[in-house]
Amino acid sequence: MNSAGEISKNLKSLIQEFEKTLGQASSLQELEQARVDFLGRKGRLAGVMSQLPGLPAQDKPAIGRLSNEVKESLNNLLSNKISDIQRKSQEEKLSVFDPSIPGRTPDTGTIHPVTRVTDDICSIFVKLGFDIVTGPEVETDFYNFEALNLPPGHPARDMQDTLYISESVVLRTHTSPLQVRTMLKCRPPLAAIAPGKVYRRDSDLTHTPMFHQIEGFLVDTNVSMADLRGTLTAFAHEIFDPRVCVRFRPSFFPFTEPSAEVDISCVMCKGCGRSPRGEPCRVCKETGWVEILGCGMIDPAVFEKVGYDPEKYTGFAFGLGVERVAMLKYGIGDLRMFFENDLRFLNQFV
Ligand code: 2U9
Repeated sequence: MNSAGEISKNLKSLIQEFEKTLGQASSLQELEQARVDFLGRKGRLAGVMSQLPGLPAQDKPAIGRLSNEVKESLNNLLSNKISDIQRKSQEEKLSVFDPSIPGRTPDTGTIHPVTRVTDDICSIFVKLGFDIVTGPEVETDFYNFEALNLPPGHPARDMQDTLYISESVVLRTHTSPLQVRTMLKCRPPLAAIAPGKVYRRDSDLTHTPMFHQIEGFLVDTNVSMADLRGTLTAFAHEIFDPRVCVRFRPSFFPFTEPSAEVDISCVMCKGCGRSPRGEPCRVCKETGWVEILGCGMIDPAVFEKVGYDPEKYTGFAFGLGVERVAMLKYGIGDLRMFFENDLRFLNQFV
């Protein structure tokens, strides 16, 4: 029969022996064997513990405590060694280069529909001989209103819900100031288009405080309404479809006289006002027509403001909302889609 002293010595030496065994193990199977040998039901620790009942009663508590501590140490040593082996095998796997693994495909961007339609419209007019002009989004009252035949207090100023920076400085409500700047800088003959962001104090389902416009103008001697009609009809056929019908409806703008709004036959129902199933067309509200832009012959009062002789020169101008054209061209029903940056929407425009 072993004494308490001997049992305690045997228990402690189990730790060193276990460390030695683990030091020689290099696989998880070997570790499992070591666990069974030392910590198993018939293992070395259980063997030493089986001598506990034969000890004098006063020695039992201390040896019991010691054996628990030894058990805990063995378990700690074992789990540290398991982690070591797992980490090493992971590192080995990672260090092997496998050229057959498919590469990660980076996300690629797409052109925003507003940018795409802007580019398409600009390239149509560039082919017709127009230049592209750009300029500031913060404008003075003169360029945004006064030079466009909209003096202070003019009732037509109410047509624009303006965002003011100060009494005489505004966020441009249209890109017309660019035409004014171009006319002041250059002499006719002139033909240019002005794309860009514009701002209005307006926000609901069909209006956003910022949207994109393209305006254009042409000034020369003998420019007529026929030139305006020919240019804009060619544009409508190019941007939508050569088969669309185009009509000019009389309208009013302070900077053009006469003025007109241009409609095309509805892109959805092809002008018949009803869907193929006979339901009322939601895009044209059964009229068969959709408005795409406004236009007119530049008012002589505007020529006076920029120092052109209205007796010598005539010209036409037009303006359109890019989001509106994009909605019609791509069948987009909700204006908010352009501003939400939802990739499910944007990725459809490759
Ligand atoms: C100068 C002279 C004339 C620009 C024009 C329109 C008609 C027009 C609207 C279309 C939809 C604005 O985006 S929208 O709300 N624009 O209908 N714009 S004529 O006429 C000019 C511009 C500059 C010096």
